[in-house]
Amino acid sequence: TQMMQNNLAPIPELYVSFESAQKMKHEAGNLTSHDLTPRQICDLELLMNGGFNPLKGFLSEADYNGVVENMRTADGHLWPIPITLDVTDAFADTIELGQDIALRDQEGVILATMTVTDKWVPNKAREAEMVFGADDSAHPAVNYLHNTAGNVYLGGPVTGIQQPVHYDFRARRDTPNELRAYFRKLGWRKVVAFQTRNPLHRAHQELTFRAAKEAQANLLIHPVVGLTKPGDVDHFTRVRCYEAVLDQYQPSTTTMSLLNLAMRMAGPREAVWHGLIRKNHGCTHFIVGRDHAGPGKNSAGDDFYGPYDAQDLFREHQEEMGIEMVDFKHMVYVQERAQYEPADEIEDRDNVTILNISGTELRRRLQEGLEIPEWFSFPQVVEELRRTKPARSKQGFTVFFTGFSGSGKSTIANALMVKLMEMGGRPVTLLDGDIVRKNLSSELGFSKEHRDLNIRRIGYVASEITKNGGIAICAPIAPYATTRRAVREEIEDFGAFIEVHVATSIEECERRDRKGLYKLAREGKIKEFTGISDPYDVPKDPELRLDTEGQDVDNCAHQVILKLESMGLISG
Ligand code: PPS
Repeated sequence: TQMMQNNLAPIPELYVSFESAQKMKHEAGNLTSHDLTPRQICDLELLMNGGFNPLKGFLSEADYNGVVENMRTADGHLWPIPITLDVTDAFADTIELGQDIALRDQEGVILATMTVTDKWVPNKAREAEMVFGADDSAHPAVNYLHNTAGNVYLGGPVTGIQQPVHYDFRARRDTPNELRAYFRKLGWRKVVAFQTRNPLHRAHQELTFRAAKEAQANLLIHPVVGLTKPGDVDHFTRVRCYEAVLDQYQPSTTTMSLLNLAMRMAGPREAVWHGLIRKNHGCTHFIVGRDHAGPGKNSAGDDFYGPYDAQDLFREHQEEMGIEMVDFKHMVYVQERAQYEPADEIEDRDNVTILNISGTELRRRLQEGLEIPEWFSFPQVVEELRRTKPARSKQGFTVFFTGFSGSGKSTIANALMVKLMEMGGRPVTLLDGDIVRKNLSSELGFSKEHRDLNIRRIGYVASEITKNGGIAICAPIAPYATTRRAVREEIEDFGAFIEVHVATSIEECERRDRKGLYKLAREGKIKEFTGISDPYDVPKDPELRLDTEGQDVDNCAHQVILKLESMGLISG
């Protein structure tokens, strides 16, 4: 396999000619339109430009079943990840088989048309089990499947009209055929690709150097800038970091290109998928390290996949894929030799000092503004990261109270607001349940749909406040755990999210009945009343749980302050 070389002939794209595209665009204006989600836009781009070759569109039902059950399309091509067009029931009801629909981006620009050949309700639990290894919503893609994706899948061939428009880092984006042409021009017959969703530190650099040497290949640094794991460093910052370290590499044998992929964090299956995508981009080798595309811990606190499962699955299929794996063990720093070495190849292990900073430890140091040593990363990279993520005591954050009506949320939230204003330093906004319902959500009632909409609006405002360095205090009932989680994810992109469960029991709330609402609810005069005739998901893992029975308001608010202090959000 040392002989493996690339075939750099162009691969098929799904685009029509420029002239046809103009005409189609005009005609497609009359078609039923589907507004693509951010993930679907990523998928569509790679379908159209050949990144997902040999797929010709969103999966049909037969292809989907094959991919889910045994990683193969109906005609036998290896394909590990379902590329599906999920839509709502309401939209699906308007679609007849055989119909053409227009696929639009979020501004309404028509990117493609699709002939709908298939329409079905997928078994999502099965998809989760087979593709992601468990039907456990702690997995980001399983959570997406159940709580974001529509109930119905549409399948059929896609005709590409134009690429999704990107205004950022335009010069750094390449289609598979553009990369192929580039490699052809430079005579790069062997190319090893490095996939990443993280900033590059010294360990990664060492790994890529070694991989290129081992494969005697040129190097493509191929970071994902589509969708990665919730909570990752945003791609703008990452690309600035990559650009900062690019001069560490030999320009005649290394290049970087950005890939607009929506990752699923599917571990082993994802590794195979990444390999196929890189093969399409003209690469001959692909680096798979420890815990490739790992999703983190499951709801029992264990890893979803073994650390080297991805390497095993890749190895099984690499011959058929036509791209060879360069596998690596975990790289660690050996102080005495001042270099990185694979954890399993360290000589004289008992007499050397092995240093390592985990991702969690790095985040902690950044959050607390602590030192990050030179052996770990490059000064320019650390500087970029610090600029984007100032120490926690300088970031915005959101305190999110949840609990029954009359549990004391508003009173404690008000006390907390005043205490934070007394301290000063950051602007504070209180988004109290009742106030929000008067202003932001005045037209909404208390159905599940309306409550979710209400909470999403609160979450949106809180995330903007957090992003801009302020403090948002929210105090709605927020009865649904999945909605609270969605808000958490939205906010954690910008700062801390502190969920505070005001755990006053329903009996106590009803006994107090400060607004007289429980009485009306019991009499059936208020319908869908939380705790009486409507559900409340008790938070399983809140940052803080307040027991208000036998404790005064000041004390409760003070507990929140202590929590904020312990998290490094406020400093003395
Ligand atoms: S939710 O579920 O988070 O959208 O609710 P929220 O926006 O916090 O609104 C709750 C306040 O509305 C009053 N109210 C009701 N609560 C629950 N169920 C029903 N059916 C209902 N109807 C009116 C109630 O006064 C809540 O105020 P708080 O401050 O929680 O006591």
